[in-house]
Amino acid sequence: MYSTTGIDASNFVSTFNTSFYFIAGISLFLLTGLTITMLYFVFKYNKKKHKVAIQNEGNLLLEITWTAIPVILALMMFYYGWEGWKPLGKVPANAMTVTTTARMWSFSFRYENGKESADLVVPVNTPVKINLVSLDVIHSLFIPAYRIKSDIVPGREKVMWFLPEREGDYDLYCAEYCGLRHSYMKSMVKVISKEKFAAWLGDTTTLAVATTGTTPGEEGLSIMRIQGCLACHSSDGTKIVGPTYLNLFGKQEVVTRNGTDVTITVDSAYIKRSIFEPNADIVKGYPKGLMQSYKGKISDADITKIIEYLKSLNEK
Ligand code: HEC
Ligand SMILES: [Cu+2]
Repeated sequence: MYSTTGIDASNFVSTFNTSFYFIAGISLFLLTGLTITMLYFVFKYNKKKHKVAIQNEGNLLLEITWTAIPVILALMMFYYGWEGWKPLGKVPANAMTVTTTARMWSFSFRYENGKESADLVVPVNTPVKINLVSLDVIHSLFIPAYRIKSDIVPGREKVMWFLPEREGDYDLYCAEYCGLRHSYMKSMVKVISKEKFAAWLGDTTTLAVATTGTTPGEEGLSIMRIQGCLACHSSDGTKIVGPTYLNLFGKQEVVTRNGTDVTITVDSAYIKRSIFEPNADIVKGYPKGLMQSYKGKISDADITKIIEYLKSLNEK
């Protein structure tokens, strides 16, 4: 099984910290030891005091010592690393399974009952097994506070697991450079009580979990992270594949409709049509046929949440 201290963020923290501090400690000791010895020799054996160099023809005891001590230290480093690494591959049988799908440039998490989330919401003190799936390139799931990281390789089945020991929010990043907006590939681990989790998992209408209070449009953003809209649309004014969401709502723009240019105002009806029939109105300057229809994948209620998010992006 797994060991738990009940005070760290996850079950892997203590073993990883031990090996980290052990190696860092040895490094620091060697650095200071060597530096002090070197300075001492520079001072003691300088040319003014020692005009003629002394030659030493070997010293068996010294040679054995400086071979044996580093070997022992290296083996100890190996031991602590090995002890920390071993449990990573031993997924507990009672672990709850979540499948993460990584794509350029968002993570989404799917639970056994079909619920999807843009953040990894988990109950405290329950082992969690994560199936790692990539839809495009190599990504890497990294949860620094938990001391775990794993590459997500397209076409390969991989898993990782952890035991969250403390409630709270923890960063979750992509740690493999995966293209232009790699640095935007960021989610949260949200650890909540078992009761709260059961309620959240059973409720298919709420996506985001308010551990620190929801902001307007947060659910809409979650939906878009799950659906992968952010591969083509930015929220900060950058043009990627499609137009940016920044200041989009209420904007006047020219679109091509049945071959003729018309000026429209971006309102709720237009946004809904853009998502369900992306090729009806093509924004001028953008190619046709890139965006697929999300009919059947996104509900009307979700569209309302997306619109709420888009409105929140308008600069005053
Ligand atoms: C493969 C890239 C791609 C993906 C994924 C994508 N879009 Fe688009 N989207 C585009 C392109 C290109 C345009 C501009 C051409 C057009 O109007 O169809 C566009 C246009 C839009 C527009 C109209 C923008 C404007 O300036 O009038 C909206 C709104 C929109 N998309 C929302 C979404 C949402 C919501 C999702 C996810 C559910 C999504 N898109 C996923 C490429 C994409
Ligand atoms: Cu990535």
